Amino acid sequence: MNRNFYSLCRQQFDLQKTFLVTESEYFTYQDLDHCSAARAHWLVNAGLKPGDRVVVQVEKSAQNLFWYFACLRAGLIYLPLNTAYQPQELEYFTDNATPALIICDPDQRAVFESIASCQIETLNSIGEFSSLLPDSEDFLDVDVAADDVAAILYTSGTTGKPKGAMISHGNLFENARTLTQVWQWQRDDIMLHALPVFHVHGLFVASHLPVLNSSTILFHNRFSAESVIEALPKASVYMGVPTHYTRLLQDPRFNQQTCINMRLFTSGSAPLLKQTFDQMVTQTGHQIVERYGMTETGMNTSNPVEGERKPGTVGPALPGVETRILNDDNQPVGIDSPGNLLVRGENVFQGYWQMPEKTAEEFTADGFFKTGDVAAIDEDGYISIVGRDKDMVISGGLNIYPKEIESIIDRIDGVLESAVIGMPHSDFGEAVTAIIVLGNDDLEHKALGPDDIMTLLRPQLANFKLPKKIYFTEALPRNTMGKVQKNILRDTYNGPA
Ligand code: MCA
Ligand code: AMP
Repeated sequence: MNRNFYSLCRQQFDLQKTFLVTESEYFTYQDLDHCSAARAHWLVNAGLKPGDRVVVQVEKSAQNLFWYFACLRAGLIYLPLNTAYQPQELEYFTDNATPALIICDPDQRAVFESIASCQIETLNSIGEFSSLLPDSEDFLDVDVAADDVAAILYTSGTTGKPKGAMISHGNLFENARTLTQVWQWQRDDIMLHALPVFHVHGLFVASHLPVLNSSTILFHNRFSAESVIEALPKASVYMGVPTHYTRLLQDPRFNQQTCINMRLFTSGSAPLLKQTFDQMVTQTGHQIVERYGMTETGMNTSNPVEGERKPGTVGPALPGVETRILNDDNQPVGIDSPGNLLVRGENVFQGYWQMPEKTAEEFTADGFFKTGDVAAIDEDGYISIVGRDKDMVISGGLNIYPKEIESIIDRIDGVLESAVIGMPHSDFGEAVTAIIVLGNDDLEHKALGPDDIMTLLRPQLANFKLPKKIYFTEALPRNTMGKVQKNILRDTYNGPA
């Protein structure tokens, strides 16, 4: 049987039903089928072969999803990139992924031309908005196996070098099927979608559930509390990161009345504060369903729709997902004791693109994936994420690896060394804070101030990674092994960011 994720969704399509509504457009499932078929033909006519990588860096739009599904149909590997990335970040991805085709916005064409030698197209050059696309309504979806790679999503690492997580058609299907069951998805659910579509959360979780069940998506190009509140009465499901909820809750119009038709609010990508959970209950009458996932694994756990939702926990493991919590000697920990979380299941990815050694390091011999998260499990099987074994900041639901920022700051003339930490932030949950030691041999550089540092960082880093605060110090605290003691820095700079 063909395990192409699109084909499996296609079997459920109610072709006359509304697939997607944007501010100015409206598409049925028949439109999705035709639009993805036309683009799949275009890709094949362009000479692309199954397994080729297609990099897509475009602003969120319905067309974005058509290209995604076209890639799946043609057996190509879809590789979405955050639109905030700067040229040197993009260069790493294109060098590493060696795509056959890059699709970008017109203002990015020159950037890609300077860093990549493959075919580069914009939605305009392909004829996205004219009649240049093939007008064939049918496309025979390429036959794939469950473990064939459907998408590569880059996730950074503590070493600072991003790794491409290879996610298969089987991974996509299993996770969407499980969440359909656990979240009691109904075909007449209406999904209000305000997440970016270059991460697992927005591209897979929030898009796949509707598409696998022929449900309607109200598609917002970006998150705005104002527009979400306006659209809420027409929706039944909302998926967001904690920052979405804290921003929505600041508006008194986010209340029981606007949420009248809502069935389900989910939160993930970052820890949801109990305070936010409680305020949601008071203001809207809804308990947020917090779940936990990773790029490499899709979703692993979720609080239940039916049953107790425990704030501060991410719920029990999903059906088909096995978890282990081990101490540093690889022994299971007891109830309520913190340990390293490992997961195994059909949701877990196929490995890191062209990094077999890195992949091997992250799996146990019996196939459990080491998440790098520190977790505890209670007597009811509910898991709490209590820390991270990886040096990572999560800001507004986006992961930022301090090492990447530190190595760029350390290259600045006049900087001796630096440390980057995450500090509590009322809007983004955590905010990037940089602590810098200037070299004392060069008095001229003593004049370097926060603005100079920011001016130098801006062209090198995606905007969400830029420090929200910069401090200068004489020396970084180190332990006897010479390792920077970031916990001391967090205590020292513990003011509002
Ligand atoms: C924007 N800015 C940020 C962030 N986003 N700073 C820190 N952290 C952020 N996340 C900064 C910009 O640099 C800019 O700074 C200013 O805020 C305004 O930018 P703008 O783009 O207008 O911001 P926004 O539209 O208000 O966006 C905030 C946001 C967005 C809505 C929280 O970041 C967002 O949609 N986050 C969701 C991310 C997500 O989908 N994560 C899932 C990945 P300046 O003004 O100085 O230039 S994790 C995942 O997929 C796993 C598997 C999972 O479990 O789900
Ligand atoms: P990513 O690398 O973008 O896939 O992010 C995955 C990481 O986000 C996980 O390893 C966790 O550290 C974190 N994460 C995701 N969901 C939650 C959650 N509900 N609570 C706490 N951390 C989370």
